[in-house]
Amino acid sequence: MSVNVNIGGHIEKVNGKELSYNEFVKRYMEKNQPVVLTGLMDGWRACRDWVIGNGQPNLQYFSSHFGCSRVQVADCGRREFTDQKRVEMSVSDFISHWLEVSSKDCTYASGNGQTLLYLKDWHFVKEYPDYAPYTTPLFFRDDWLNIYLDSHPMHWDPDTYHKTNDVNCSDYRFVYMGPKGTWTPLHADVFRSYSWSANVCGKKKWFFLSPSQCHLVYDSNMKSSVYDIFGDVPDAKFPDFNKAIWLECTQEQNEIIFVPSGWYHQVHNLEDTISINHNWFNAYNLDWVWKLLVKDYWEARGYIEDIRDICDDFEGLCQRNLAANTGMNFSDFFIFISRFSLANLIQLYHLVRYHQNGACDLFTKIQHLASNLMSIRNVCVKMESIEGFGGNIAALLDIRDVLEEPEFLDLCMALSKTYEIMDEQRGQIPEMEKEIFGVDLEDISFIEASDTKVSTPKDLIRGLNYAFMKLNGISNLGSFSLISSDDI
Ligand SMILES: O=C(O)CCC(=O)C(=O)O
Repeated sequence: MSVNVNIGGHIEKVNGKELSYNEFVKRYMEKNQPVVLTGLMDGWRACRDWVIGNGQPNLQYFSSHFGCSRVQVADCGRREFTDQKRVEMSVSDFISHWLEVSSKDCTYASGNGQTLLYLKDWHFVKEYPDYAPYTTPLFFRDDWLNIYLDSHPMHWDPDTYHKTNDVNCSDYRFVYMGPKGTWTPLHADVFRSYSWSANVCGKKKWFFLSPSQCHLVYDSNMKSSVYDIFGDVPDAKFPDFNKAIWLECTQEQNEIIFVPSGWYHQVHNLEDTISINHNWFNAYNLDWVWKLLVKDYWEARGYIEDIRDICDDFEGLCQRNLAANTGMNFSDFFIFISRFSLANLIQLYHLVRYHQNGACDLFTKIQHLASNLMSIRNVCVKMESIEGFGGNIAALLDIRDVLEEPEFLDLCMALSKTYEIMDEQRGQIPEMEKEIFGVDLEDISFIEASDTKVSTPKDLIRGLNYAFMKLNGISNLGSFSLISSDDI
């Protein structure tokens, strides 16, 4: 291990069965702190089918049940730009290679000529929707990214869009599997999302760097970051690397690690390991996604600044490059938050109405939805000040059209179902309340009364203000406020 990696502490381990959702939010999600959670994988089919008695992966099972699947496999010994070189192969070929490597006990460090292959980013749930290998723990359910992608493509390009475009409309629910010695280079997660990673079998060593220290792993131009913290990290290129203080963690079988937004991490499989891994974002880290888009936008723009004068649609090109590099551009993100605003508003309005009529206490749920909307509004306020958002984005959404889209109804149903399941798991939903969930599009007549075209963050803010004013008019819950400390 490199002497330059200063370990300053370990990641806390907590029994997930003794942690309430609110505690998880307060201690980890809101504070953006990592944690390892135990006790949350009881009864998972993956833990039965994918593991044999001695804790080793059941490789034969994968070959015989999923052998024909085509998967992305990283060659852990070959760098390609900021990642490892990837190749596509069948699961059965991957497993054959694994068995061959295991018989020779290769490791990343030993470099004995064997190629170490690591199966990554396998969209297993998408490919086998009826297999149900696990249930997402309560703490990670409020997942806007995957809920959205189940019904909508993230990147909308009218020139290239096809309804069946798998890449666009995929998900961020993955299976990873690889022999001892496989590893993942230093990185922060896609969209600066949260992630969770559950060890079905095996053991992983994680090295974490807090966002406040991330500049230390960059070169002096803040252009490229260290690839392997245990590899060759030249002082001349990364002068501050030695100042970084890392947190370390050994994640055992049946433990789940929560990776907060913007934390750089490097991961090593200490044993033959299978893990399940989701990326996600919600009201608590939406701001991180926007900050990354702004940073990547300026970078994309910087690369083509010299052709600005000869470019017919410079801003359009910046946005296309941003989408290609980051996975979404400004308008994709804006459409995403606009749809989520509407879906949250529909639910909120429904609950407020129900609350008026019934005696049951829906205050916690109402608060959750209201704070979702407040967080969206806060991000919108930040978006307003961005130059690239100026007049170049034409009317993007007409609420009346959105309400007619079957995909939007699917989104509303999925969000409603998610909050229903979360409340059931939290034990906060008495039998009599269950009927209130669901989606009633009649409820949004108040939104339709306002201007239905949403093309800029200002429009969305105005729409949200209007909706909250209406809600205040019908609610006896005290006044809904959309003003947060960020605005003051
Ligand atoms: O398990 C791995 O190898 C990498 C996982 C990871 O980086 C993540 O969950 O963000």
